[in-house]
Amino acid sequence: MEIQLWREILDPYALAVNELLIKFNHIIDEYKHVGAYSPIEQVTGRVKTISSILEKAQKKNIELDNFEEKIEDIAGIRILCQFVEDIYKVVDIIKKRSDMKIKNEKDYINNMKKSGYRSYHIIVYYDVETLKGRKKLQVEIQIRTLAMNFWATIEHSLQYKYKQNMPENIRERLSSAAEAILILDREMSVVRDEIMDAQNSFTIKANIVADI
Ligand code: 0O2
Repeated sequence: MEIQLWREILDPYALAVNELLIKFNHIIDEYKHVGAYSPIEQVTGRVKTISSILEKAQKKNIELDNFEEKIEDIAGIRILCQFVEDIYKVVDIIKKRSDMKIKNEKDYINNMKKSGYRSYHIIVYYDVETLKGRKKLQVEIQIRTLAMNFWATIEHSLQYKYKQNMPENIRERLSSAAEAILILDREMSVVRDEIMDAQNSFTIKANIVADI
């Protein structure tokens, strides 16, 4: 496929990612402006690279003429939360919106993957307006805690380094690190109310200082 054609296909996905970043960041701002705790700590996004799309298509035997339907994460949004409880709050927020329609969801938090991976995945349909008219796109939204993200980032790098041949001792280390992350998230949940109180009063104080 020519580079120009790739650009035509991928540009709307870049628009979707940019729009969604603005929208999720706006949610953070809305919480901040009323002095409330935001269940979203941080949001990032990316469009899959051409080489990564080709790699996935090959791995999953996907024909290039219908890859946009089959590869659901061409546009990806990652939402980071402080606590596990916040993840489900964010899921509710997404479900209530009229600009995102849920195609499917996977709860890898209550159903941890064999690798130790935990995260909540939602595939949504999202419309963008282009010069050629409205385009309905799929976007993968990954929602996870900061701790889950720490684990997933390290594991992803090691997966990339070793491909299919990750040494058994590294796999075991990752597995016990995943267990430690699970415990860390649970411990943090116990003190969640305390932390939220502290952050709320800090935000309110900071706002008062900023107003002066
Ligand atoms: P990248 O490089 O992250 O963009 P599959 O991809 O075959 O495992 P499926 O059904 O396509 O499965 O989607 P799934 O399981 O929801 O996973 C999609 C994405 O979730 C992956 O994207 C990863 O980002 C993340 N993910 C899933 N499992 C793991 C895991 O064990 N470790 C880590 N670190 N991340 C995981 P891609 O396509 O791998 O690409």
